[in-house]
Amino acid sequence: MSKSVTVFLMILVLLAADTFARQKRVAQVPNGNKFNCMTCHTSSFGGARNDFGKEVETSFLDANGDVIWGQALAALDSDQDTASNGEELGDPTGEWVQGQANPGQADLVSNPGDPNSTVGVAFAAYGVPSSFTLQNYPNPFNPLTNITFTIPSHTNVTLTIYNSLGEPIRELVNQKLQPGHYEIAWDGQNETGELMSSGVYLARLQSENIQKTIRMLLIK
Ligand SMILES: [Ca+2]
Repeated sequence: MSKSVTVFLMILVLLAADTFARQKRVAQVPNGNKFNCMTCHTSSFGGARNDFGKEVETSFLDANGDVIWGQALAALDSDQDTASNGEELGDPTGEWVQGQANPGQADLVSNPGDPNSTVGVAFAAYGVPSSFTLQNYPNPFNPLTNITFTIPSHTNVTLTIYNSLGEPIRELVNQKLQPGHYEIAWDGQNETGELMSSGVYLARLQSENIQKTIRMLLIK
């Protein structure tokens, strides 16, 4: 076998091992699967680790590089959003072991590495959401905030920003949407492009049969 072929095969083996390790690693925490890269990373394509991923990387890998899921890691609150890693992943006491069925309730699982995810909200990395949700980050914000929402069924949706007097100032979405996860930025401007002053604003998500409202604080 020529040297170049050998090197090529070695690279293939390394790539295969890396891919395998990554899929395997995310499957080593409760409710993790290969689609949930954002359990540990800041993007769905991997790359930089979020706070949970960093915690795992520095303190909870065994000699094989496998995640040590258990009481200790479950009890920590890596993203400091007041919900423990275990609460976020559906296994508050860290009892789940690989090979067992996923613990807890899938639609209550949130992201242990994202302080803006909330226990009780479907994990935004994959799949058709089971409910309508509406959140924004950062909050308070300046100059813009990202509004994230989920739609469980094919439906007409409006997402409108109101000022504190309840007057509509900006329509961000008005269309029929497929079930899924959406994110749209609001730049603090009204419909005519005027920058709004500091204060409380409301974002209201409305569909045929549901309405959700969140408060957002613009601080200059
Ligand atoms: Ca947390």
